Amino acid sequence: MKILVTGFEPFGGMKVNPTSMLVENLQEEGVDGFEIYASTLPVVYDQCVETLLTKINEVNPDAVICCGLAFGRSSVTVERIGINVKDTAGEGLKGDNQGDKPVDERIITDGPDGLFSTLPLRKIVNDLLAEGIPAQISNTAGTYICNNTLYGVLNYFRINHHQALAGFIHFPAIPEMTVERPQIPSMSYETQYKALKTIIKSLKI
Ligand code: PCA
Repeated sequence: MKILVTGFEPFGGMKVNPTSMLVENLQEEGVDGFEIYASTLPVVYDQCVETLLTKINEVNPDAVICCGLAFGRSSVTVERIGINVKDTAGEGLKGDNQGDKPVDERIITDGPDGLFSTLPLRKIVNDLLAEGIPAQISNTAGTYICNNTLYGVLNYFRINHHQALAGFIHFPAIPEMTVERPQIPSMSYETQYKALKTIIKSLKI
């Protein structure tokens, strides 16, 4: 089974984004029984989906697992749905990495309001919990770049009747990122890495 895993570059003034390290390290190490391809996407509304689709067309994966950082969340969250909204006003965000700050916009003018992830969400969460990793289904990926990417890939697969699975996983901050804000929850890089491997293995039919 061929899997494309993506992470994101740093954003919002942070120096690192653990998801980029997670996917690049996973590609290097590999997972038995899977062909792993990794890519780091830009935190830019106008480029994230395009970059992802280019990679999808290059790799032709059976499943696409996009990963992003959810600073402030305490567990690995498996996203259920991408919504047709771009909004930086409600999230206290300063805009994307190129300064784009959409407010209350639709991603695709005449697109569906929402699109469901096609990953086996409940199985993934149960497999993570069985490994002792805090995890839950999330019913919102926000309205920033991660949601935009999830909605974009699901909409592309919908329009093109593409059979590959696609979905999104949010990961917490790593402890090094919360030193100056100790009230923010974090999860060790090692646990996050184990989580990503577990998620891939959950896809085995
Ligand atoms: N997290 C952000 C964008 C990039 C990332 O890793 C988000 O949740 O939208």
